[in-house]
Amino acid sequence: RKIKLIGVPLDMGASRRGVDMGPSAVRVAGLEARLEALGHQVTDGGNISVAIAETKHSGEQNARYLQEITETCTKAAGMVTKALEQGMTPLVIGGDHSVAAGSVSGVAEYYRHQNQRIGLLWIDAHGDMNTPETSPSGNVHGMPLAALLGLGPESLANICGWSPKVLPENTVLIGVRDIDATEKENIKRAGVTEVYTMRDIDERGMRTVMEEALRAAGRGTAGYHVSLDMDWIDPEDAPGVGTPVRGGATYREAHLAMEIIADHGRMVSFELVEVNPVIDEHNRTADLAVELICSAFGKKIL
Ligand code: DIR
Ligand code: MN
Ligand code: MN
Ligand code: MN
Repeated sequence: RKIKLIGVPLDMGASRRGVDMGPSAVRVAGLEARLEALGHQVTDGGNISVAIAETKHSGEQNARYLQEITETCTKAAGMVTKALEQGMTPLVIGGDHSVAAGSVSGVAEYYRHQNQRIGLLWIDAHGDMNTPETSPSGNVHGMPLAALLGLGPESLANICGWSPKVLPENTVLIGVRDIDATEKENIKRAGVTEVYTMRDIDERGMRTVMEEALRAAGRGTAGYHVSLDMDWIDPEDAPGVGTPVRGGATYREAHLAMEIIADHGRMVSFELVEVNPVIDEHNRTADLAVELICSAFGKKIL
């Protein structure tokens, strides 16, 4: 594939600082060289310019820095649409997960012009289905999926001037284990039924879960965007994330999921977020991030 790398050093959506250094950490872990070793052609588009939290007022406490985040997401959406127009596969590296409100919008916008819709795989310990009204934290990185499904916050939901960007039946949550009580209601209200918790993975296995997930995301769509929050993986293997939650995917489960995505062949864009080098151990979370990206882009053991 021709891959367009887009770095988004955004950390205003989270309360713990440091994920703005994620794109650097992932580049330092050798992303470009390791993808090129697989036969891909990588063009690094550099980082999107992002406001620095210290220079801004946070605005409303129920969705801090929403204005700055919306500006960044709008730029990210534009770059993603352009990459697809140039025949390239967007590879977005965050930054906190609020960037997904932009990147997924950019993909949806490109396919909308071809009268097609996209599916979305949301791979995360969290649901990211809060709105400013339901959020216990006011952190926008807990809201991007709600925005993409049209629940809000409004400025994020309306990037590219239309909403919703994905239908609930093509939206799949994988690996969740930490959902706020009010967020649960939002998942129901949005009509998302394809929710695979860690318990589902434990009981039914990653293979079965992924087969069902990919079927739902692919049904009637041009393909799907993969949004991978590194806190999906167990903190044992991915300690460098902003909001670690015990009981996540193992090292091999994570690779297997990516390998199944590669085999299925219908991924249209990929994004990896929430790598926090400040609390990492010798960049091993970024290193795992690069490994997983390689698996998703077709790396095989043999
Ligand atoms: C929590 C945590 N549900 C919130 N969300 C996180 O702040 O809305 N998402 N950490 O990745
Ligand atoms: Mn997330
Ligand atoms: Mn348009
Ligand atoms: Mn998360």
